[in-house]
Amino acid sequence: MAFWNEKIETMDRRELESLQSERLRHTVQRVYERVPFYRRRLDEANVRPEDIHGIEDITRLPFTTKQDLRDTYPFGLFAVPLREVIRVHASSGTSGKPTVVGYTRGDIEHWAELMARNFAMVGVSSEDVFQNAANYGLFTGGLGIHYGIERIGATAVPSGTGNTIRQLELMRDFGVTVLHCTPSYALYLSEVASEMGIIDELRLRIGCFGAEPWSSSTRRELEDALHCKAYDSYGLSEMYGPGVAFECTEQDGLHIWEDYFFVEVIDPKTGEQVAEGEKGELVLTSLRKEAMPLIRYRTGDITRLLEDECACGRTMRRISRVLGRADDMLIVRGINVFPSQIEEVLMNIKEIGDQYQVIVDRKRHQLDEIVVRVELNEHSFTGEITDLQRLREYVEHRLRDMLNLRTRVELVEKGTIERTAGKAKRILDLRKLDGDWQ
Ligand code: DLL
Repeated sequence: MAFWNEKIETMDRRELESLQSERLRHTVQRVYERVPFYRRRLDEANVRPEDIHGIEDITRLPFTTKQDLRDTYPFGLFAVPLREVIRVHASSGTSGKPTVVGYTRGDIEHWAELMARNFAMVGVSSEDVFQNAANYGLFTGGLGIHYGIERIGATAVPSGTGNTIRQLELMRDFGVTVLHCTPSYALYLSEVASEMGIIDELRLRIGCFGAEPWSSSTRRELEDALHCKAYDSYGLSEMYGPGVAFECTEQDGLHIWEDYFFVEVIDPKTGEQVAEGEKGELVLTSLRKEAMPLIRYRTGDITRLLEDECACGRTMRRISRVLGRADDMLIVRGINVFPSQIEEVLMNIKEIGDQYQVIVDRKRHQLDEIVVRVELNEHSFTGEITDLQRLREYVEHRLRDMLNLRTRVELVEKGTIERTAGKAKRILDLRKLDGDWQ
Protein backbone atom coordinates (compact mmCIF):
# COMPACT_ATOMS: atom_id res chain seq x y z
CA MET A 1 0.00 0.00 0.00
CA ALA A 2 1.55 3.27 -1.09
CA PHE A 3 1.82 6.22 1.26
CA TRP A 4 3.19 9.58 0.24
CA ASN A 5 3.79 10.69 3.81
CA GLU A 6 3.11 7.68 6.01
CA LYS A 7 4.07 9.38 9.26
CA ILE A 8 1.40 12.05 8.83
CA GLU A 9 -1.22 9.91 7.12
CA THR A 10 -1.23 7.33 9.92
CA MET A 11 -0.61 9.78 12.75
CA ASP A 12 -1.91 9.00 16.22
CA ARG A 13 -5.21 10.90 16.69
CA ARG A 14 -4.11 12.60 19.92
CA GLU A 15 -0.96 13.83 18.31
CA LEU A 16 -2.98 15.01 15.31
CA GLU A 17 -5.38 16.93 17.53
CA SER A 18 -2.58 18.72 19.29
CA LEU A 19 -1.06 19.64 15.92
CA GLN A 20 -4.47 20.95 14.84
CA SER A 21 -4.79 23.01 18.01
CA GLU A 22 -1.39 24.58 17.50
CA ARG A 23 -2.18 25.40 13.87
CA LEU A 24 -5.62 26.75 14.74
CA ARG A 25 -4.16 29.13 17.34
CA HIS A 26 -1.61 30.32 14.82
CA THR A 27 -4.24 30.83 12.10
CA VAL A 28 -6.58 32.79 14.36
CA GLN A 29 -3.75 35.01 15.54
CA ARG A 30 -2.66 35.57 11.97
CA VAL A 31 -6.07 36.57 10.57
CA TYR A 32 -6.77 38.78 13.57
CA GLU A 33 -3.57 40.70 13.02
CA ARG A 34 -3.65 40.82 9.24
CA VAL A 35 -7.20 40.73 7.90
CA PRO A 36 -9.42 43.67 8.94
CA PHE A 37 -12.51 41.63 8.04
CA TYR A 38 -11.62 38.96 10.63
CA ARG A 39 -10.53 41.47 13.27
CA ARG A 40 -13.98 43.02 12.98
CA ARG A 41 -15.75 39.67 13.02
CA LEU A 42 -13.88 38.45 16.07
CA ASP A 43 -14.38 41.73 17.89
CA GLU A 44 -18.12 41.51 17.15
CA ALA A 45 -18.17 37.99 18.53
CA ASN A 46 -16.24 39.17 21.56
CA VAL A 47 -13.45 36.69 20.97
CA ARG A 48 -9.77 37.48 21.18
CA PRO A 49 -7.10 35.20 19.71
CA GLU A 50 -5.90 34.38 23.26
CA ASP A 51 -9.33 32.87 23.99
CA ILE A 52 -8.73 30.12 21.44
CA HIS A 53 -6.59 27.54 23.20
CA GLY A 54 -7.25 24.72 20.82
CA ILE A 55 -9.78 22.92 18.65
CA GLU A 56 -12.13 22.54 21.62
CA ASP A 57 -12.77 26.31 21.35
CA ILE A 58 -13.61 26.29 17.64
CA THR A 59 -17.34 26.90 18.14
CA ARG A 60 -16.56 30.26 19.72
CA LEU A 61 -15.41 31.47 16.31
CA PRO A 62 -17.84 32.94 13.77
CA PHE A 63 -18.53 31.29 10.40
CA THR A 64 -17.24 32.60 7.08
CA THR A 65 -19.56 32.35 4.06
CA LYS A 66 -19.31 32.63 0.29
CA GLN A 67 -21.12 35.94 0.62
CA ASP A 68 -18.22 37.22 2.77
CA LEU A 69 -15.87 36.38 -0.10
CA ARG A 70 -18.09 38.28 -2.51
CA ASP A 71 -18.37 41.26 -0.17
CA THR A 72 -14.59 41.52 0.09
CA TYR A 73 -14.02 40.96 -3.66
CA PRO A 74 -11.40 40.66 -4.98
CA PHE A 75 -8.54 40.61 -2.44
CA GLY A 76 -10.16 41.69 0.83
CA LEU A 77 -9.48 38.43 2.68
CA PHE A 78 -5.80 38.19 1.79
CA ALA A 79 -3.55 37.94 4.81
CA VAL A 80 -0.37 38.82 2.89
CA PRO A 81 0.61 41.75 0.66
CA LEU A 82 0.00 41.14 -3.05
CA ARG A 83 3.73 40.83 -3.74
CA GLU A 84 3.68 37.55 -1.80
CA VAL A 85 0.75 36.19 -3.78
CA ILE A 86 2.12 34.27 -6.74
CA ARG A 87 -1.18 33.06 -8.23
CA VAL A 88 -4.92 33.60 -8.07
CA HIS A 89 -7.78 31.31 -9.04
CA ALA A 90 -11.47 32.09 -9.13
CA SER A 91 -14.72 30.22 -9.39
CA SER A 92 -17.42 31.66 -11.53
CA GLY A 93 -20.45 31.13 -9.32
CA THR A 94 -23.94 31.27 -10.68
CA SER A 95 -24.75 34.79 -9.61
CA GLY A 96 -22.86 37.92 -8.78
CA LYS A 97 -19.11 38.31 -8.51
CA PRO A 98 -16.75 35.37 -8.77
CA THR A 99 -14.99 34.26 -5.62
CA VAL A 100 -11.27 34.85 -5.78
CA VAL A 101 -8.56 32.94 -3.94
CA GLY A 102 -4.85 33.73 -3.65
CA TYR A 103 -1.81 31.52 -3.10
CA THR A 104 1.66 32.21 -1.74
CA ARG A 105 4.59 30.11 -2.87
CA GLY A 106 4.14 28.09 0.31
CA ASP A 107 0.45 27.50 -0.47
CA ILE A 108 1.30 26.15 -3.92
CA GLU A 109 3.85 23.81 -2.32
CA HIS A 110 1.35 22.55 0.24
CA TRP A 111 -1.33 22.06 -2.37
CA ALA A 112 1.00 19.94 -4.51
CA GLU A 113 1.84 17.89 -1.40
CA LEU A 114 -1.87 17.23 -0.79
CA MET A 115 -2.43 16.22 -4.39
CA ALA A 116 0.56 13.88 -4.29
CA ARG A 117 -0.81 12.20 -1.14
CA ASN A 118 -4.09 11.56 -2.93
CA PHE A 119 -2.54 10.19 -6.06
CA ALA A 120 -0.14 7.93 -4.14
CA MET A 121 -3.11 6.68 -2.10
CA VAL A 122 -4.80 5.26 -5.21
CA GLY A 123 -1.57 3.84 -6.62
CA VAL A 124 -0.36 6.53 -9.03
CA SER A 125 3.43 6.59 -9.40
CA SER A 126 6.18 7.92 -11.63
CA GLU A 127 5.48 4.97 -13.95
CA ASP A 128 2.12 6.46 -14.93
CA VAL A 129 1.06 8.64 -17.85
CA PHE A 130 -1.54 11.01 -16.43
CA GLN A 131 -3.96 12.95 -18.63
CA ASN A 132 -5.63 15.96 -17.05
CA ALA A 133 -8.76 16.75 -19.05
CA ALA A 134 -9.80 19.67 -16.85
CA ASN A 135 -9.89 23.32 -17.73
CA TYR A 136 -6.49 24.97 -17.27
CA GLY A 137 -7.40 28.47 -16.26
CA LEU A 138 -9.03 30.11 -13.31
CA PHE A 139 -10.60 26.71 -12.45
CA THR A 140 -8.44 24.95 -9.86
CA GLY A 141 -8.86 21.50 -11.46
CA GLY A 142 -6.31 22.35 -14.18
CA LEU A 143 -3.15 23.65 -12.52
CA GLY A 144 -3.99 22.18 -9.11
CA ILE A 145 -4.06 18.63 -10.42
CA HIS A 146 -1.14 19.35 -12.73
CA TYR A 147 1.24 20.31 -9.93
CA GLY A 148 0.30 17.12 -8.09
CA ILE A 149 1.09 15.01 -11.15
CA GLU A 150 4.48 16.65 -11.44
CA ARG A 151 5.13 16.28 -7.73
CA ILE A 152 4.58 12.55 -7.89
CA GLY A 153 6.67 12.37 -11.04
CA ALA A 154 4.10 10.83 -13.39
CA THR A 155 4.16 12.00 -17.00
CA ALA A 156 1.65 14.84 -17.26
CA VAL A 157 -0.52 15.17 -20.35
CA PRO A 158 -2.14 18.59 -19.85
CA SER A 159 -4.85 18.10 -22.46
CA GLY A 160 -7.30 20.54 -20.89
CA THR A 161 -10.90 20.43 -22.06
CA GLY A 162 -12.49 20.22 -25.48
CA ASN A 163 -12.07 18.19 -28.64
CA THR A 164 -13.18 14.87 -27.28
CA ILE A 165 -11.98 12.76 -30.21
CA ARG A 166 -8.52 14.24 -29.92
CA GLN A 167 -8.52 13.61 -26.15
CA LEU A 168 -9.20 9.94 -26.83
CA GLU A 169 -6.58 9.70 -29.54
CA LEU A 170 -4.01 11.11 -27.12
CA MET A 171 -5.14 8.66 -24.50
CA ARG A 172 -4.63 5.76 -26.87
CA ASP A 173 -1.42 6.98 -28.54
CA PHE A 174 0.37 8.00 -25.31
CA GLY A 175 -0.70 4.90 -23.39
CA VAL A 176 -2.43 7.01 -20.75
CA THR A 177 -2.91 5.08 -17.50
CA VAL A 178 -4.57 7.74 -15.30
CA LEU A 179 -7.31 10.18 -16.25
CA HIS A 180 -8.65 13.16 -14.35
CA CYS A 181 -11.82 15.05 -15.31
CA THR A 182 -15.37 15.61 -14.10
CA PRO A 183 -17.46 12.43 -13.90
CA SER A 184 -19.94 13.82 -16.41
CA TYR A 185 -17.16 14.42 -18.91
CA ALA A 186 -15.79 10.94 -18.23
CA LEU A 187 -19.19 9.52 -19.19
CA TYR A 188 -19.09 11.47 -22.40
CA LEU A 189 -15.51 10.34 -23.12
CA SER A 190 -16.57 6.72 -22.61
CA GLU A 191 -19.53 7.18 -24.94
CA VAL A 192 -17.35 8.62 -27.71
CA ALA A 193 -14.62 6.02 -27.11
CA SER A 194 -17.10 3.22 -27.63
CA GLU A 195 -18.44 4.89 -30.78
CA MET A 196 -14.86 5.12 -32.05
CA GLY A 197 -14.37 1.47 -31.11
CA ILE A 198 -11.11 2.15 -29.26
CA ILE A 199 -11.94 1.14 -25.69
CA ASP A 200 -9.82 -2.00 -25.97
CA GLU A 201 -6.85 0.01 -27.16
CA LEU A 202 -6.83 2.19 -24.04
CA ARG A 203 -4.55 1.37 -21.11
CA LEU A 204 -6.38 3.28 -18.44
CA ARG A 205 -6.12 1.84 -14.91
CA ILE A 206 -7.19 4.73 -12.70
CA GLY A 207 -9.79 7.47 -13.07
CA CYS A 208 -9.85 10.41 -10.63
CA PHE A 209 -13.17 12.17 -10.92
CA GLY A 210 -14.58 15.10 -9.01
CA ALA A 211 -15.66 18.75 -8.91
CA GLU A 212 -19.37 17.78 -9.00
CA PRO A 213 -21.65 15.26 -7.31
CA TRP A 214 -21.87 11.77 -8.79
CA SER A 215 -23.38 8.53 -7.60
CA SER A 216 -21.98 5.11 -6.83
CA SER A 217 -23.92 3.75 -9.81
CA THR A 218 -22.06 6.18 -12.04
CA ARG A 219 -18.85 4.84 -10.56
CA ARG A 220 -19.79 1.31 -11.59
CA GLU A 221 -20.80 2.51 -15.02
CA LEU A 222 -17.49 4.35 -15.53
CA GLU A 223 -15.42 1.47 -14.23
CA ASP A 224 -17.16 -0.93 -16.61
CA ALA A 225 -17.02 1.39 -19.59
CA LEU A 226 -13.43 2.57 -19.21
CA HIS A 227 -11.94 -0.59 -17.65
CA CYS A 228 -10.41 1.30 -14.74
CA LYS A 229 -10.89 1.95 -11.03
CA ALA A 230 -12.74 5.21 -10.44
CA TYR A 231 -12.03 7.37 -7.38
CA ASP A 232 -13.92 10.33 -5.99
CA SER A 233 -11.99 13.56 -5.51
CA TYR A 234 -13.45 16.43 -3.49
CA GLY A 235 -12.25 19.97 -3.10
CA LEU A 236 -13.17 23.61 -3.43
CA SER A 237 -11.27 26.69 -4.53
CA GLU A 238 -11.63 28.32 -1.12
CA MET A 239 -9.52 25.47 0.35
CA TYR A 240 -6.86 25.47 -2.42
CA GLY A 241 -9.01 23.46 -4.89
CA PRO A 242 -8.96 19.70 -5.53
CA GLY A 243 -7.07 17.68 -2.93
CA VAL A 244 -9.12 18.36 0.21
CA ALA A 245 -10.52 14.81 0.42
CA PHE A 246 -10.00 11.74 -1.72
CA GLU A 247 -10.98 8.09 -1.72
CA CYS A 248 -8.46 5.39 -0.93
CA THR A 249 -8.51 2.01 -2.64
CA GLU A 250 -11.21 0.83 -0.19
CA GLN A 251 -13.61 3.13 -2.10
CA ASP A 252 -15.57 3.69 1.06
CA GLY A 253 -15.56 7.41 1.88
CA LEU A 254 -13.03 10.14 1.23
CA HIS A 255 -10.10 10.75 3.62
CA ILE A 256 -9.92 14.37 4.54
CA TRP A 257 -6.49 15.76 5.33
CA GLU A 258 -6.99 16.88 8.87
CA ASP A 259 -3.49 18.25 9.35
CA TYR A 260 -4.54 20.90 6.79
CA PHE A 261 -8.26 21.27 7.55
CA PHE A 262 -10.32 21.23 10.71
CA VAL A 263 -13.59 19.49 9.88
CA GLU A 264 -17.06 20.11 11.28
CA VAL A 265 -20.49 19.00 10.09
CA ILE A 266 -23.30 21.32 11.11
CA ASP A 267 -27.04 21.60 10.82
CA PRO A 268 -27.35 24.24 8.08
CA LYS A 269 -30.37 25.76 9.80
CA THR A 270 -29.13 26.12 13.36
CA GLY A 271 -25.36 26.24 12.80
CA GLU A 272 -24.92 23.67 15.59
CA GLN A 273 -22.64 20.66 15.09
CA VAL A 274 -24.67 17.54 14.33
CA ALA A 275 -24.27 14.28 16.22
CA GLU A 276 -21.50 11.93 15.12
CA GLY A 277 -22.21 10.36 11.75
CA GLU A 278 -25.24 12.56 11.01
CA LYS A 279 -25.68 14.30 7.70
CA GLY A 280 -25.15 18.04 7.53
CA GLU A 281 -23.18 20.89 5.98
CA LEU A 282 -19.43 20.53 5.84
CA VAL A 283 -17.56 23.39 7.51
CA LEU A 284 -13.81 23.68 7.06
CA THR A 285 -11.14 25.75 8.77
CA SER A 286 -7.85 25.97 6.92
CA LEU A 287 -4.93 25.23 9.22
CA ARG A 288 -1.97 25.99 6.95
CA LYS A 289 -3.10 28.47 4.34
CA GLU A 290 -0.96 31.58 4.15
CA ALA A 291 -2.44 33.91 1.53
CA MET A 292 -6.08 33.41 2.40
CA PRO A 293 -6.80 31.46 5.57
CA LEU A 294 -10.51 30.87 6.20
CA ILE A 295 -12.14 30.28 9.56
CA ARG A 296 -15.15 27.93 9.79
CA TYR A 297 -15.94 28.24 6.11
CA ARG A 298 -19.42 27.01 5.25
CA THR A 299 -18.90 24.93 2.12
CA GLY A 300 -22.63 24.48 1.42
CA ASP A 301 -21.89 20.78 0.74
CA ILE A 302 -23.91 18.04 2.39
CA THR A 303 -22.06 15.02 3.71
CA ARG A 304 -21.39 13.12 6.94
CA LEU A 305 -18.29 12.16 8.88
CA LEU A 306 -17.36 8.49 9.01
CA GLU A 307 -15.65 7.88 12.31
CA ASP A 308 -14.73 4.21 12.10
CA GLU A 309 -11.23 3.11 11.22
CA CYS A 310 -10.34 2.56 7.60
CA ALA A 311 -8.76 -0.70 6.50
CA CYS A 312 -6.11 1.24 4.58
CA GLY A 313 -4.42 2.22 7.84
CA ARG A 314 -4.82 5.98 7.50
CA THR A 315 -6.06 7.66 10.65
CA MET A 316 -7.45 10.71 8.88
CA ARG A 317 -11.24 10.59 9.08
CA ARG A 318 -13.44 10.17 6.04
CA ILE A 319 -16.45 12.00 4.70
CA SER A 320 -19.12 10.20 2.74
CA ARG A 321 -19.56 10.95 -0.93
CA VAL A 322 -20.91 14.52 -1.13
CA LEU A 323 -24.65 14.37 -1.82
CA GLY A 324 -24.71 17.83 -3.32
CA ARG A 325 -24.83 21.44 -2.31
CA ALA A 326 -27.42 22.51 0.22
CA ASP A 327 -28.61 25.04 -2.34
CA ASP A 328 -28.95 22.38 -5.06
CA MET A 329 -31.27 20.41 -2.86
CA LEU A 330 -34.72 20.63 -4.35
CA ILE A 331 -37.58 20.96 -1.96
CA VAL A 332 -40.55 19.66 -3.86
CA ARG A 333 -43.87 19.44 -2.12
CA GLY A 334 -42.01 19.46 1.15
CA ILE A 335 -39.76 16.55 0.24
CA ASN A 336 -36.00 17.04 -0.03
CA VAL A 337 -34.53 15.71 -3.24
CA PHE A 338 -30.90 15.67 -4.28
CA PRO A 339 -30.19 15.22 -7.98
CA SER A 340 -27.63 12.57 -6.99
CA GLN A 341 -30.50 10.35 -5.73
CA ILE A 342 -32.20 10.61 -9.11
CA GLU A 343 -28.90 9.74 -10.77
CA GLU A 344 -28.53 6.66 -8.57
CA VAL A 345 -31.84 5.31 -9.89
CA LEU A 346 -31.26 6.17 -13.53
CA MET A 347 -27.80 4.64 -13.70
CA ASN A 348 -29.17 1.31 -12.52
CA ILE A 349 -31.58 0.94 -15.42
CA LYS A 350 -29.85 -0.62 -18.37
CA GLU A 351 -32.40 0.46 -20.95
CA ILE A 352 -31.75 4.19 -20.53
CA GLY A 353 -28.67 6.29 -21.15
CA ASP A 354 -26.50 8.16 -18.67
CA GLN A 355 -27.30 11.73 -19.64
CA TYR A 356 -30.16 13.33 -17.77
CA GLN A 357 -31.63 16.61 -16.67
CA VAL A 358 -34.01 17.42 -13.86
CA ILE A 359 -36.53 20.17 -14.46
CA VAL A 360 -38.64 21.53 -11.65
CA ASP A 361 -41.61 23.68 -12.45
CA ARG A 362 -44.58 25.17 -10.71
CA LYS A 363 -47.63 26.08 -12.68
CA ARG A 364 -50.00 28.62 -11.21
CA HIS A 365 -52.30 27.03 -8.60
CA GLN A 366 -50.68 23.66 -9.13
CA LEU A 367 -48.20 21.56 -7.25
CA ASP A 368 -44.54 21.56 -8.13
CA GLU A 369 -43.66 19.08 -10.78
CA ILE A 370 -40.39 17.27 -11.38
CA VAL A 371 -39.69 16.25 -14.93
CA VAL A 372 -36.76 13.90 -15.39
CA ARG A 373 -35.54 14.02 -18.93
CA VAL A 374 -33.33 11.08 -19.78
CA GLU A 375 -31.82 9.76 -22.96
CA LEU A 376 -32.49 6.44 -24.58
CA ASN A 377 -29.54 4.21 -25.43
CA GLU A 378 -28.75 1.18 -27.57
CA HIS A 379 -30.41 -1.14 -25.03
CA SER A 380 -33.71 0.77 -25.10
CA PHE A 381 -34.93 -1.27 -28.02
CA THR A 382 -33.17 -4.55 -27.37
CA GLY A 383 -33.24 -4.93 -23.57
CA GLU A 384 -35.91 -6.54 -21.46
CA ILE A 385 -38.32 -3.61 -21.77
CA THR A 386 -38.68 -2.65 -25.40
CA ASP A 387 -42.00 -0.89 -25.22
CA LEU A 388 -41.17 2.79 -24.59
CA GLN A 389 -44.40 3.49 -22.78
CA ARG A 390 -43.66 0.66 -20.36
CA LEU A 391 -40.06 1.75 -20.02
CA ARG A 392 -41.18 5.26 -19.08
CA GLU A 393 -43.59 3.91 -16.48
CA TYR A 394 -40.91 1.63 -15.10
CA VAL A 395 -38.48 4.54 -14.63
CA GLU A 396 -41.22 6.62 -13.00
CA HIS A 397 -42.00 3.76 -10.67
CA ARG A 398 -38.38 3.30 -9.62
CA LEU A 399 -37.98 7.03 -9.02
CA ARG A 400 -41.10 7.07 -6.88
CA ASP A 401 -39.72 4.25 -4.74
CA MET A 402 -36.50 6.18 -4.16
CA LEU A 403 -37.88 9.68 -3.67
CA ASN A 404 -41.35 9.09 -2.27
CA LEU A 405 -42.49 11.50 -4.86
CA ARG A 406 -44.17 11.23 -8.22
CA THR A 407 -42.08 12.48 -11.15
CA ARG A 408 -42.79 12.67 -14.85
CA VAL A 409 -40.21 10.99 -17.05
CA GLU A 410 -39.48 12.12 -20.58
CA LEU A 411 -37.47 9.77 -22.75
CA VAL A 412 -35.48 11.65 -25.35
CA GLU A 413 -33.24 10.58 -28.18
CA LYS A 414 -29.56 9.94 -27.55
CA GLY A 415 -27.53 13.11 -28.03
CA THR A 416 -30.34 15.51 -27.09
CA ILE A 417 -28.96 16.58 -23.72
CA GLU A 418 -25.99 18.87 -23.91
CA ARG A 419 -22.62 17.34 -22.95
CA THR A 420 -20.04 19.44 -21.17
CA ALA A 421 -16.34 19.15 -20.55
CA GLY A 422 -16.68 20.78 -17.15
CA LYS A 423 -19.37 20.61 -14.49
CA ALA A 424 -22.68 19.34 -15.84
CA LYS A 425 -25.81 21.40 -15.43
CA ARG A 426 -28.25 18.78 -14.23
CA ILE A 427 -30.96 20.89 -12.66
CA LEU A 428 -33.21 23.45 -14.19
CA ASP A 429 -35.35 24.99 -11.49
CA LEU A 430 -37.86 27.04 -13.40
CA ARG A 431 -39.50 28.09 -10.14
CA LYS A 432 -36.48 30.27 -9.46
CA LEU A 433 -37.05 32.22 -12.66
CA ASP A 434 -40.42 33.36 -11.51
CA GLY A 435 -40.06 35.70 -8.55
CA ASP A 436 -43.74 35.53 -7.62
CA TRP A 437 -43.57 31.92 -6.76
CA GLN A 438 -40.43 31.57 -4.71
O1 DLL B 1 -14.47 22.00 -8.12
C1 DLL B 1 -12.26 21.87 -7.14
C2 DLL B 1 -12.08 20.52 -7.72
C3 DLL B 1 -11.49 20.38 -8.96
C4 DLL B 1 -12.43 19.39 -7.01
C5 DLL B 1 -11.28 19.15 -9.49
C6 DLL B 1 -12.22 18.12 -7.53
C7 DLL B 1 -11.64 17.99 -8.76
P1 DLL B 1 -14.88 24.80 -7.18
O2 DLL B 1 -15.02 25.10 -8.62
O3 DLL B 1 -14.60 25.92 -6.24
O4 DLL B 1 -13.70 23.80 -6.94
O5 DLL B 1 -16.20 24.04 -6.73
C8 DLL B 1 -16.29 23.51 -5.44
O6 DLL B 1 -17.75 21.73 -6.23
O7 DLL B 1 -18.13 23.05 -2.94
C9 DLL B 1 -18.81 21.08 -4.25
O8 DLL B 1 -20.10 21.65 -4.25
C10 DLL B 1 -18.45 20.64 -5.65
N1 DLL B 1 -17.59 19.46 -5.62
C11 DLL B 1 -16.26 19.39 -5.75
N2 DLL B 1 -15.84 18.11 -5.69
C12 DLL B 1 -16.95 17.33 -5.51
C13 DLL B 1 -17.18 15.92 -5.36
C14 DLL B 1 -13.59 22.54 -7.46
N3 DLL B 1 -16.21 15.02 -5.43
C15 DLL B 1 -17.62 22.80 -5.28
N4 DLL B 1 -18.46 15.53 -5.13
C16 DLL B 1 -17.75 22.13 -3.94
C17 DLL B 1 -19.48 16.41 -5.06
C18 DLL B 1 -18.06 18.20 -5.43
N5 DLL B 1 -19.31 17.73 -5.22
